[in-house]
Amino acid sequence: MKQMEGSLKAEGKRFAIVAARFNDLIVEQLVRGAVGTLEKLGARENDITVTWVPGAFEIPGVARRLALSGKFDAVICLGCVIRGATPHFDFVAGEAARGIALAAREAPVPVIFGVLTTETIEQAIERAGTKAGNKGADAAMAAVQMANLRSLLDAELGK
Ligand code: INI
Repeated sequence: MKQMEGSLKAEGKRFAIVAARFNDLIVEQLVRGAVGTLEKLGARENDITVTWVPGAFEIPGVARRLALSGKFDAVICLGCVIRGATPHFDFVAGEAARGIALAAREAPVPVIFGVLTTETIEQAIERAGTKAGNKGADAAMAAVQMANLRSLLDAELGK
């Protein structure tokens, strides 16, 4: 039986992070977790580009552009939408998820969903480096694995 899985080696890979300023205190921690993990896995600081957008709603368009640019091996989307804080939670969270999924399907490189969607600010804090890990770090690991899986698939199936 043949099995394929991307490794957790980030040496020589280039990463774009799209981060939303809304709920900045949380998202800064997600970015910190993502960048720290990429570097721990071997990425060079110069190979990581962080692009800030106003809110999660703006993430997909920018992620798509970065993913189609040919300049990155993976794009990591980071944001935080809190239900308690907005009556249009469903629109913002839904559009962010839908748009990121669309970009991921369209682009040749992986586009990773690292947008927190929580009921409360406490839940967001838990997922941004306190009780429940750091979802930015998790997203970075997924990005590295998926970038390497893409290389394996290219070698196996052709580009
Ligand atoms: N953007 C977020 O990233 N998180 C939120 O919780 C949020 N709330 O609460 O509304 C939010 N809204 C802004 C939105 O993403 C856009 O930036 C704005 O609508 C302009 O298009």
